[in-house]
Amino acid sequence: LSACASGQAPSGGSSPEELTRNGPYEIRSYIGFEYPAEYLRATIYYPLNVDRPVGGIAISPGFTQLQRHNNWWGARLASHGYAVLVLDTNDLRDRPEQRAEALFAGIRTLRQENARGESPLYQQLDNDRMAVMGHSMGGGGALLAAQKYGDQLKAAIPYTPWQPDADFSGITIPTLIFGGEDDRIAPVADHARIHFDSLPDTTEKVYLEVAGGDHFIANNQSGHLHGMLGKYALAWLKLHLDGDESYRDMLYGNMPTSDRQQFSRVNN
Ligand code: 9J3
Repeated sequence: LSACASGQAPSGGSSPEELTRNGPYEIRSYIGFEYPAEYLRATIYYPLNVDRPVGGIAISPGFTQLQRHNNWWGARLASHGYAVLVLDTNDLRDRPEQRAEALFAGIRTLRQENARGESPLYQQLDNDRMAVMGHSMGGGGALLAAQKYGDQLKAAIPYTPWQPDADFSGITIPTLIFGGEDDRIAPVADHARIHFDSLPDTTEKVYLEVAGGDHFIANNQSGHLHGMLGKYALAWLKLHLDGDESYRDMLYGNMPTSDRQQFSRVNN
């Protein structure tokens, strides 16, 4: 029985509609843990009173951008039961390769926080349930990290990624790519869609392109799209980080008409 066909949440799960908003958990955030050499600083968002352990996610901004351009994801994902590290790069102009290292260092930070007795995350995390996300050069970084550190990651969600001449045929972890049809900074025909096509067919992959969308569809400023993007990102995490098969239909089944008017989907 498909839990989503009726629009009802599976027991313990969230309905598609619930995934478009902040989730059931109250959240907190903190800073001031140990920052490694690979990134400048970060904020960790986490849920209260959640069934432990939870999965962890690291998020990188794009070229010249900061936490505040991306941190709606931290609050949104944490409210649905994830620990989320939103980072600032060492240099605003760091390349995707450096952002990949920053992202994986963020994953190491989450694991360290899970082991540090004074941390709010002490014994809250499943060290094996980790994902990377990022915008533009940070999305290129997420793809590079997925390729290089895939044995220690469970999923990747680059949004409007930027990485010229990319070949991601080495990625084996499930990868969801968001693109914007009218992105003039990282045109999908040279970036997001090419990245998607380079992923092996044996890798679980979905490409969602926002009709008329620009380079900033998934950043803080695009509040009108947060509901839909959050829903599909959360379904991806619930399926591939938490292993909850009840979300598969939301990703691969027929999309609701209202979503199809704003989004086109390609998948394998
Ligand atoms: O991270 C980004 O937004 C990449 C944009 C870009 O065109 O960088 C060129 C140097």
